[in-house]
Amino acid sequence: MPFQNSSATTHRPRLILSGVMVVLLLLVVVIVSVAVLSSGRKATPGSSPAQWKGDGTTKHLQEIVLGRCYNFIATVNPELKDIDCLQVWQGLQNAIAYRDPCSTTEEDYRPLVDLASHFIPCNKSLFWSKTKDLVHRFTKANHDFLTLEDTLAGYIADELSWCGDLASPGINYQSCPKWSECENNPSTIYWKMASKMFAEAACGTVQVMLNGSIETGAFRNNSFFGGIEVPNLNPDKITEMHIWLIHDIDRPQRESCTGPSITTLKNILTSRKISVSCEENYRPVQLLQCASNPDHSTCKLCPYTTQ
Ligand code: ENP
Repeated sequence: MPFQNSSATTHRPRLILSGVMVVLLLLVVVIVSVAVLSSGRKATPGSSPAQWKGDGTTKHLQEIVLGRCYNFIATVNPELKDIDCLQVWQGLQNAIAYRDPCSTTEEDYRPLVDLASHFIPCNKSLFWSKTKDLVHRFTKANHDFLTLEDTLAGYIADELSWCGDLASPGINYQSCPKWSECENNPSTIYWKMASKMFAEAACGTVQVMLNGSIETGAFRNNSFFGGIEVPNLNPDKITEMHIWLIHDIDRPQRESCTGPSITTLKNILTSRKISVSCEENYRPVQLLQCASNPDHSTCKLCPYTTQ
């Protein structure tokens, strides 16, 4: 019995230690499981994709980007015929695949943007805000001007949606984060970077097409134009900005060239030593509006006739 007694006293601490370790292990397992389940968006490989409020990645993204890239270098700007479109696609893919779509950085896109950036002739850069459809109809008709979407970086990505996912296949085709959900999402970072690059490249006289029918003002500090492009214009290279203030033909005119938001823009540019001019309803653009609304009173050849 003394033998039995001595064995019991040496095993008891070990038993207690093992019990504590099992309890600790169980606690760790429970905490990890709760963390994974409650995060909801941190999918593990093989699980279903995270759910967001925005549109998912455009189907056939690879084919579309490759097709647009080859079309651009073959027919839109043949001077860029040596750009490797496969590398352009791989640059986009590497920036997003198997990555958290809320942690995109400018560095992720650096190889792609370096590949896709190209020369933009002076006096041609045309910025815009709330005039997307009209400005692109205009640059299609008038090749004296180029918007971001007429450059390779803008052309390949325009109107597309894309984002990665931690789970296989690494791309989320179901949903992508809206910028209101997380600002560092793949599209927002891409467009910020492309807009910055476009503004930095601008030289000579530049133009911007703004919408004078917007209730909150034609110029907004927090838009891509106001927040990214204006601050990245280089006053050493830019002599003047022409503002074309266009009113939607079927909506009221809310702001003129002396209105409050246009005055804010003029002050920002002047303080940066960039001259500025403003013209309402720039005729070549208004004629395009009239092509779609020929019977509108603004479009009559002689506005004072009753017919
Ligand atoms: P907008 O206001 O007409 O917006 C153009 C597009 O950018 C819209 O699809 C808009 O989405 C989106 N957008 C606007 N602000 C943000 C934003 N802030 N964000 C993510 N997306 C945003 O004109 P902008 O903003 O001035 O952009 C046009 C200029 O930028 C052009 O000069 C061109 O060169 C460059 P939504 O939902 O508002 O319709 C923070 C994160 O692209």
